[in-house]
Amino acid sequence: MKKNLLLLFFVVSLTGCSKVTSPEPFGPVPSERQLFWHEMEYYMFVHFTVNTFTDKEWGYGDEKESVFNPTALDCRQWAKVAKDAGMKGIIITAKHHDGFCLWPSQYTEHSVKNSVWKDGKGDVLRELRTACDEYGLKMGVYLSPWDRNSAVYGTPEYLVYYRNQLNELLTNYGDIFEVWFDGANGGDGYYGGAREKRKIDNKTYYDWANTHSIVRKLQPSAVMFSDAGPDIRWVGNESGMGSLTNWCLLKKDEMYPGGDFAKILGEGHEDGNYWVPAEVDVSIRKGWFYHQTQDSLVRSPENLLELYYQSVGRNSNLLLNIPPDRRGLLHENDVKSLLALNELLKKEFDNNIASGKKASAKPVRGKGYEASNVTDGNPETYWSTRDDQSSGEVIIDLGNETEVNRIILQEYIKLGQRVQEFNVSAFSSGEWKTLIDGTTIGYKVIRKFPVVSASKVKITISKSKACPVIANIELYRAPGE
Ligand code: FUL
Repeated sequence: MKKNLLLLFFVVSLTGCSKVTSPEPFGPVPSERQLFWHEMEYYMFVHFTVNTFTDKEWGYGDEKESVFNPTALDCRQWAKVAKDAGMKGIIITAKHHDGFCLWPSQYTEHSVKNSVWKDGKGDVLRELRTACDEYGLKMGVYLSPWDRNSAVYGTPEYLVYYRNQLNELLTNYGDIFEVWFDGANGGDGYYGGAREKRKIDNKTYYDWANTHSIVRKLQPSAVMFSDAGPDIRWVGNESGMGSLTNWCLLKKDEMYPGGDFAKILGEGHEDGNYWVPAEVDVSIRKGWFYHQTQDSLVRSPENLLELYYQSVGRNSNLLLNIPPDRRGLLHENDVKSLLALNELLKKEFDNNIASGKKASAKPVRGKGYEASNVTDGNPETYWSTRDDQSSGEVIIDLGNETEVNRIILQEYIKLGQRVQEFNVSAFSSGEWKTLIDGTTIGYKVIRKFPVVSASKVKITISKSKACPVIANIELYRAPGE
């Protein structure tokens, strides 16, 4: 009997009692749709409308429908290029500020249906949907709230019009992954012939809450972008510059699209009460729309690689604009740069030196939360400490001295964004050398440092809002110094 009791005690202490519980979420956490969006990382923006044919950036709204006349429009070319470039989706300007609709909206005459393209029978959105499906890409829509064509812009009636159009886009074109609400409003426009300046109050006019609920109802998986979310925020500049310190958190209730928040949007709010991560939107050319004069001014692959580090490498997604030309095709120069970027990216991240390497950590929460989780390639496992510990370190043992110059770090964001300060050091020629001092991590951080021959790499989390939860660490030796 005594023996049996002893045995029972032994079994219980080995199993039940040693069970380590997982950390509780800390602060705001991403929704399912936001988690999915984080994993998209890199996708294409397509600016295309009458401006392509009038050589403008902002159409006044009085452009004749007949000016829209691409001679060889082929959305399959856009999709093939996006796919070959490693992008995961395409967001198109279904309607830009000029009010011209790339689909035959039943609520306006100002659309492709009155253009000469395909005798008015064409529908760019439909063609893009088919092309995205063929190439396995997600599709998103930009529907400019500012409409310089509409006679009713500035009145409550315009909201009915705007929402009707949103309804069409979100009902007739399959699954939409992102809806892009721009914040621009320059005031003057054609407005059905009035040719005047119309001022609206950005804070109140659009009644965003009711527009948002249409998107939630019709496309529950779609994220909504604007200066202030609700799901994804603008990064605060159009030069492709994500912020080194970048919280996925935002006090969005204090903000609205078109407000003066550019400075805040880069870093977000460390104490924000909503999960609203940043998206970096930037063009491969100077303009958002195609202009022949910019054919020689396309960003080089090396420049695009820098954009990638400044966006995806800084806990943001990269929405890279490639404007179709007057044929309705992505221009050869743009395609060349974009595909060359993909080749560069493949070389940058060719071989993850940390993969499967032995890792140790101090402290460790317990069984199931060991350091080996950061090198196992499984995004669902992570290293963590006890709840009362908010710092710690992981050492990845590379065995022999090995050259490295890039690191990728990822938090397990399902439990919130926590890390406030970290540093990376290398054990090289018998001593520890600091490679990087950093602040936030979030979904993903990619950092460069000069080539070092390291036998071990140490990642120290020196300050965290709660126990660190690190899901992934990768190391690379990218070409060059
Ligand atoms: C801005 C717009 O005014 C530009 O034309 C462009 O569409 C850019 C992405 O957003 O606010």
